Amino acid sequence: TIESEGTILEKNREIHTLLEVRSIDLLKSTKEQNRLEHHTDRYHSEHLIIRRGQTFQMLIELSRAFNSKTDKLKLDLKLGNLPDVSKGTHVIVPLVEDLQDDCWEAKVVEQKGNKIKLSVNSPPTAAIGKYKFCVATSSPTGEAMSPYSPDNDIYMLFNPWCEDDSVYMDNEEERKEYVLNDMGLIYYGTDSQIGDRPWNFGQFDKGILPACLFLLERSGAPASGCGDPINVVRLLSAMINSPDDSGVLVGNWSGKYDDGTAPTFWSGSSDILRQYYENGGTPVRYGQCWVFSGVTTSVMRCLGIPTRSVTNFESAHDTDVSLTTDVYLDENYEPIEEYNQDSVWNFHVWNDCWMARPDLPAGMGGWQVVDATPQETSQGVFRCGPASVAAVRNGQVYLKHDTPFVFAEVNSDKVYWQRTADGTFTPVHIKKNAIGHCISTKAVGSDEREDITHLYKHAEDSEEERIAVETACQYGSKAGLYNISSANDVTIQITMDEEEPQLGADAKLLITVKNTSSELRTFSIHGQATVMYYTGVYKATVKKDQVPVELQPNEGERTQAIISLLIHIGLLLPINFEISLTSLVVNVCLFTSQPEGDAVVGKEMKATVVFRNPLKITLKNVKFRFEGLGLQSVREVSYG
Ligand SMILES: *[C@@H]1O[C@H](CO)[C@@H](O)[C@H](O)[C@H]1NC(C)=O
Ligand SMILES: *[C@@H]1O[C@H](CO)[C@@H](O)[C@H](O)[C@H]1NC(C)=O
Ligand SMILES: CC(=O)N[C@H]1CO[C@H](CO)[C@@H](O)[C@@H]1O
Repeated sequence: TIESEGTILEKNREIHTLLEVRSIDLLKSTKEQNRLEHHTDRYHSEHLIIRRGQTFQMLIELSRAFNSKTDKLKLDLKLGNLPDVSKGTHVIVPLVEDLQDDCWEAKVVEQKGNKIKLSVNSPPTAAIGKYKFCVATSSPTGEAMSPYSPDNDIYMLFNPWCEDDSVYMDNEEERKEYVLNDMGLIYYGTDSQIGDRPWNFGQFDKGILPACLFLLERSGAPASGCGDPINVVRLLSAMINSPDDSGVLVGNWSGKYDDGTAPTFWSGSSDILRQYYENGGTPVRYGQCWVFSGVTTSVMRCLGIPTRSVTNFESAHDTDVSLTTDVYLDENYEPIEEYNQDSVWNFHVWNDCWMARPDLPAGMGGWQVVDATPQETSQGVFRCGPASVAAVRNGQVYLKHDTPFVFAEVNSDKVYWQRTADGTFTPVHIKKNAIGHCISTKAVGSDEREDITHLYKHAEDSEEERIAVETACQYGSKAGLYNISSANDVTIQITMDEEEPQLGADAKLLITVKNTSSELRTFSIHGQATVMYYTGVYKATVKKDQVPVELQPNEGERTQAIISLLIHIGLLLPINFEISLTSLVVNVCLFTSQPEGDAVVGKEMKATVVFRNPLKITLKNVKFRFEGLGLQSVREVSYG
């Protein structure tokens, strides 16, 4: 066939005109394949949100048809303040014939007129964050570049669905719970009265993803480090508390919260993260451990790291890296308060984050403890973790990060030291089962409590557990402790004769003494009942008593109600109201809610909410806080 001269001219001109980008369509709406395939359709955001290590599509409209022989096209992505090709924060994505895993590449999958559809691949190690995006073209006539536009920003997240991502989790039900569930329960109280507190994680709420990325940016860490979840969770554990770095939440255990929100008053994380972000990074007042943990779960799930809130009961706080919880007594068995810095919290809440640990020996991957409550500094900063739960279980406290501290929280022995005549201390009693009970998290796919103590420690008194404790203590500041032979031949056990004491009721303690020697033993029991903050900090002594006891040889076990303790409501209330408001606030307000009529999308609906006060005291200055995920932001109602 003979082409007319005009057509040839037309073709030549076509090849020789500059190739430019007319428009970019990132196929980013929540109903598009990209958002559905990447499990990001629930984010309230207009932007393209994708997960690394997985292909996504885009449509590019050009000034003329694309000619793969003479034209070139590259995607250009920039992350952070100092994008750098060698650090992976300035990415130039070439067009290829066939996509391979593990690298940035794009392929033309469809061409129609001036439009091309691309399939783009990212490596499973890509840094997460907000990438600025543009397209560069070149043709024999010259080069062109589309402008960066905020509309085309691409949000890249971790990908627990991708086998090569180090946060990969192979069970879909678990991914649904630990990444996609935006509601949860946080446990609190004591090991014999475990309460649960509903928490709205709200990781998909409007503005939460930008707030989480703002946190990473504010940490000042280079964007190139944001591909490593070990690094990211460590950064965030520092940024979620306010000391050192003006992070999200100010901790306050004072009992007075007038110039902020009481820690017990929060019901979810989104309000906190939004406040922080909208005020340009001013720390939000106030939080305590469950708030720090709730916010941590939200931020991690939002970024794609499988995470859960975990509560430990009888949680020790080891201040001197001895890996023991030490109680110092004087010659008369009176506690020496100024030495007793270690404390045992009724409960403490932290987080488990799921990831591989290529930096540690094999077997240490999986759940990692991350704790954002500011307790002790780690390398000069208030942060904690990630510490491998497997390492904690085995007492391998030399494996980073902060494993000794976590080990002491769940598995330290409580060691009683007595002052001797020359002023030094000798261990007089070691209590092995005092610390770390009923470690709890919400079960996958239900509102049941799952006990995960076995993940953190071997069975109490098993040989493995003793080996773990003794291994750990070799690395502590009081190594050599377990060289003492325990010469105690009288054992003492204290039990409560009924349930946990209630506010306003008496509590009776049963003390069982047992001789294991062949001689007569006389001694006295010193009893002391003190009021503690739930953080284990001493507040006041309620009652002190001393009972002489004589144990005959051959006398077996003797159980006696020796001390009857009167925990008087008048004595306890002022203190308890200050400290454990948590249990009060939550337990007081058992409520039922009843919708009136049918719920119709887009129509207002009436509901009746009934609160009941189970206490025998009148509550004053009552405030209610209502929150509905995706329905309305927090609303406060003062009831008086
Ligand atoms: C705790 O809150 C009280 C009252 O709102 C305030 O006076 C105190 O300074 C706060 N403590 C900390 C550590 O922020
Ligand atoms: C404890 O015992 C071990 C082995 O029996 C010994 O090597 C170590 O020096 C002892 N430590 C102290 C502080 O006595
Ligand atoms: C229960 C118990 O261990 N009792 C001991 C008390 O002391 C006598 C002394 O002879 C022992 O024989 C018992 O075993």
